[in-house]
Amino acid sequence: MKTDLYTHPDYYNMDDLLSEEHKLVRDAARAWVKKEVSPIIDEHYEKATFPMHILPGLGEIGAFGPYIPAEYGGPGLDQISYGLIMQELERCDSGLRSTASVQSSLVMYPIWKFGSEEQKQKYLPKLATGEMIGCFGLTEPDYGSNPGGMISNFKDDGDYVILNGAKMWISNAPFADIAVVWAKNEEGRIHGLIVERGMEGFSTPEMHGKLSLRASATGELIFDNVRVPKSNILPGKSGLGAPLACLDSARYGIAWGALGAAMDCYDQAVRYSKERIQFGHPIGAFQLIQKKLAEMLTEITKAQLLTFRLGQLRNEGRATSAQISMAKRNNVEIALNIAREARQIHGAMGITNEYSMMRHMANLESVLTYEGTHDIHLLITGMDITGIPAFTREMPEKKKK
Ligand code: TGC
Ligand code: FAD
Repeated sequence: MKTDLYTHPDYYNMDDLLSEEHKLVRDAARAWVKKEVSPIIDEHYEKATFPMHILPGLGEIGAFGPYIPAEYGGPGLDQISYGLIMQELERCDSGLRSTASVQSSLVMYPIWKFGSEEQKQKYLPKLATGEMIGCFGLTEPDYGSNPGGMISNFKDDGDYVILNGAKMWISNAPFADIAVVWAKNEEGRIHGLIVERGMEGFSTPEMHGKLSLRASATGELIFDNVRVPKSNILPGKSGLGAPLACLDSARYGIAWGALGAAMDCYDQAVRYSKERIQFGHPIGAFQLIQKKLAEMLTEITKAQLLTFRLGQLRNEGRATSAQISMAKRNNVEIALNIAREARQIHGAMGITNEYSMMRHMANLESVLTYEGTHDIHLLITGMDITGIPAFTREMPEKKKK
């Protein structure tokens, strides 16, 4: 069995900026990941299964709703602790972080922020321990980057609403107990509804054939005249801004997570470059290998500073959506580049499951696309700079012959 030798790069003494609590939370998450997940992750990745037995452990390290207050069963940690946990999880595998991101930011966050007191009491404590698992349905087959166009809808039926439609690409869907679903009412206004497994007409078929994020279960959500009690509608916020606010929290976690994947690839590349001998020398003695390592560490260090500062702004409630977009976009991009360079340093060994770079690389292709594609985040930055949204454009009229 492989031993997980990971130690994190800290070129600018970032640890000095962390509190004792931050370090305790991070180190506990790292120790748990090394013991419980690192030894089994490759097997699950190859079989395309999620290791269900680790769900209670994720709850114990505080990965489910790290910032949810104790009165609702959460650990009540700050945003930097939340980020550090996501960093440790994705350092092992993006699918592991995905499961925790969805549960925390896309299921617990909307219930905590927009739910009724009854909804909070009913769902949050069980979600915090992993006894209950949730998923988040925004994307539809014809509406990915443009969720405002969604077709899923519900109609009034006394104490119930009747929900119809379909969601696609939904993480955790195949085994989720509840789904936070975004659908339009009869006036076309978007609302969040909590749909429970077992409600008649609700099914969650698994999607197969993914070559990325294989250790995470992805599925569809199908609603065929599902009767949902009105008490399951999130009362606190409606409109597209409600799901987008949840995405802010999840994208923030991804910024930390992707950095974790980058740090894992770098750590392995440094170790290998000192061990692997070619032409009578460790390959780390060659300038071209040193260039790769130096550039990786420079990008990681810049991303660590960016991400930590974003965490401070989140703690103060001052981080803007556009700032979060910049960090998500930057960190996923550098992680993908670093995974690729680290793979090259390992030569042929780099394509095997002896090392994690290829798995990270394949995973990061999903991370580059979900929670807003790389280009959508660029356009969000562009809009923030200019004040002009460039997401839509009038199609030119066809030229008359
Ligand atoms: P737009 O007109 O700009 O905005 C509509 C309303 O929303 C408000 N708003 C936000 N509110 C909170 N947080 C944000 N980040 C917000 N961004 C916008 C905005 O002020 C407006 O409010 P109001 O009151 O004026 O109505 O909307 P648009 O339709 O033009 O779209 C803008 C765009 C393209 C940026 C947005 O649609 C977008 O971000 N698209 C990407 C979709 C996306 O990220 N989907 C992710 C699905 S979930 C997922 O991928 C989970 S992966 C899970 C895992 O980790 O495994
Ligand atoms: P499209 O929107 O069709 O985009 C295709 C291409 O066109 C992209 O390159 C995009 O950048 C580009 N493009 C689109 N619009 C513009 C524009 N205006 N200007 C320039 N370029 C543009 N969704 C959920 O709701 N819940 C989940 O739990 C979830 N989990 C996921 C898990 C995985 C593994 C994956 C891969 C996806 C998941 N998603 C989930 C869906 C994800 O959020 C969408 O895939 C993503 O938002 C992009 O939508 P799309 O795939 O339909 O691509």
